[in-house]
Amino acid sequence: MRNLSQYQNLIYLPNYVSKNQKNEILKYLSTLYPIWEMRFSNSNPPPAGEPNRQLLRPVYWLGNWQFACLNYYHPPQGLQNRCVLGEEYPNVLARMVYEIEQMVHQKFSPKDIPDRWHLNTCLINYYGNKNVNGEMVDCARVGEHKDFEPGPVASISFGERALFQFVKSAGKSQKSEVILQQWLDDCSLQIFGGDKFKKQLFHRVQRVEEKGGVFENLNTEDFQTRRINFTFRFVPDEHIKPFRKLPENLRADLGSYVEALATKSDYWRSQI
Ligand SMILES: O=C(O)CCC(=O)C(=O)O
Repeated sequence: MRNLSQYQNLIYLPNYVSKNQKNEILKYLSTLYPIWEMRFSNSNPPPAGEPNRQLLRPVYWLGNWQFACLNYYHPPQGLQNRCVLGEEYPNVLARMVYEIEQMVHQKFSPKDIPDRWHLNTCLINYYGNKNVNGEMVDCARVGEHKDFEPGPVASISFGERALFQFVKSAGKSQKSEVILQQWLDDCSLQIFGGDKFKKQLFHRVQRVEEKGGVFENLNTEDFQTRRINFTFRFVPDEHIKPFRKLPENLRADLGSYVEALATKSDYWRSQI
């Protein structure tokens, strides 16, 4: 198996983020209060026979918030009422995103970059151990999936390294085939795009090393974080709505999340 850096439409830079930038980003993260979301809601109930479930990790979104119970942005059918206008990037991230966008335009073929593509959406994933009835349970992984936002996706990692894999899915009953994998290191940047990596293959985080490094001051409730990942994506601006423009039933579904966010964030307070 080759490693990611030898492929087209894939970039891996192990020491992309400087120490100063990392410190600035961690300082910013200490001001955020990530939340635990449920996958489903009253308007979007789980499939018959399945219980609702909490996501494996706390999350925070910048730019726009794709609440799990709204089913995430999923063209061509799932465009409306999936993306709720969120907080702007802090300067340190805005500058980094600008540089990454330039890099994409230099290194990727124009056919793999949609019109008006810019990385206006950021998911912050916290990976680590969850307190389940007093026992710390490792849930530092993400199952195989695709990111349906159009165009290249960029990912920045901090903390313990993660085993990131592109896989050919074999359905639920069989093991997926690993096509290529890369350990994502502290301060690394990964960018992937094009049909093969966005449309054909799935990707997953198989595990995160546990060498004792744990982040402090992250405001993650009942959770010990040892890795943080930012994925930057593109959602066309016309598909991003302020919270108050959502239909009433969806506002009701999101009410408890937005109220929790509003207790800690001026931006979210201004949205209700
Ligand atoms: O944590 C990572 O490296 C990848 C996260 C991911 O796959 C996603 O946010 O869609």
